[in-house]
Amino acid sequence: MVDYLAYYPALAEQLTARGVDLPGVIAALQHQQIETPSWGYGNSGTRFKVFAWPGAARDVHEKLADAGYVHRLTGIAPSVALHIPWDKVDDWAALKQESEARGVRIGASNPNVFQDEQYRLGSLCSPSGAVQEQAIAHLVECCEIMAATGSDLLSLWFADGTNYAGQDSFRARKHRLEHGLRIVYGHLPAHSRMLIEYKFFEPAFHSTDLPDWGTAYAMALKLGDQAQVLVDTGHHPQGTNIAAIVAFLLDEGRLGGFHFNARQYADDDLIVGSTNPFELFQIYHELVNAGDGAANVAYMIDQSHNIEPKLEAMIQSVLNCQAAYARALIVDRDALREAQAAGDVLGGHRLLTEAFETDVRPLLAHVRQMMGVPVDPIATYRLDGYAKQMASERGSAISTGGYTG
Ligand code: RM4
Ligand code: MN
Ligand code: MN
Repeated sequence: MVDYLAYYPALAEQLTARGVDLPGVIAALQHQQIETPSWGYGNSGTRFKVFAWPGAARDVHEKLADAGYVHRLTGIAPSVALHIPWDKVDDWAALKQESEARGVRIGASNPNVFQDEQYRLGSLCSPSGAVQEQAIAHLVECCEIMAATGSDLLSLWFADGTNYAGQDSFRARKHRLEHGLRIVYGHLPAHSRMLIEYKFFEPAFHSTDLPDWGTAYAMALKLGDQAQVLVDTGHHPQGTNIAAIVAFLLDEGRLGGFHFNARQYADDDLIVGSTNPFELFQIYHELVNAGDGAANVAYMIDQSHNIEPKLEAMIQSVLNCQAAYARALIVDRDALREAQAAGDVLGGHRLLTEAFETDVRPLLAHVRQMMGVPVDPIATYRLDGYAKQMASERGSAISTGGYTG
């Protein structure tokens, strides 16, 4: 194992010489937060096969324990998103207490209006009035769960769409969506927000009712200030510049949050930053540029692991977000502004790559030491026996509820 701490003095000297406000960068890194998803701890897979992982969490209690473990190792993952009904319990107040005892708080509530039989033709956009009502009732129930768990985010993703030309009316579906969202919006607990997620295709293959950020943004504008857009980094067509979308939404005050993951082809839900580190860096660069304008952005991971160890994958994702943020924090923004004003195309570009190519590992080791968490969380994970212990306690059975591919 490389002793990155030993390299910190040299890096600190270099960054200070470059004009970086090192104490400011360190303070920002100590305040970074990434929410992990309960469903990332359970077994999941593809439509071809779900490979059971030894020790994968089988219920919400084990998911909270795992989320608490990831937070203990990283220090920057203090909350966990729930998926309802996968994580449904009878006593939400007790679950809230349990999560606090595990060292994490309950974050976003993610309703599920895509797995029940009645949703074959959609949920809020279904042509059936009865199905629309059922979907609305579930979303309203999730607003109540938010109040009981202290969650302040209702994170909405709809599988709604059509598979064949002529199957349904696009405009009628749009009206149904707007109607349903308005009702749900009226049930949001005070001081909470509705995040509207978009995805360009899948499971629908002809049209999707919320296919892109513009559609989600238009809906948010109609609903009011408590509605914002959620950007899932795996939900765009190839070649989309996500950082530019992020900049636009931040500037309009409508960026609610992220679902971070990486993708090569479609909605692959791979480890954050594993295929796209420069893209992730550019996203964080826009967030740093926005200053206080990014204060309320919710940073969440949305992954499903098929062949890799769940916990190690989650820790790696959190750490990759941390590295991307660190690199974005050390961009020389004064010089960048000058280069941009002067029309210095490659000068501006080089200022970004300069930060991106900086090896921030010694800085992160230093920050982790200051925060009292392991300097190398992955090494600690591999040594400390938690995963082994869970494997022997929990076994390798595929759990029933939850995301099974
Ligand atoms: C979707 C979307 C949602 C997630 C579901 C399971 O593709 O990313 O956020 O909750 O998958
Ligand atoms: Mn998502
Ligand atoms: Mn997705």
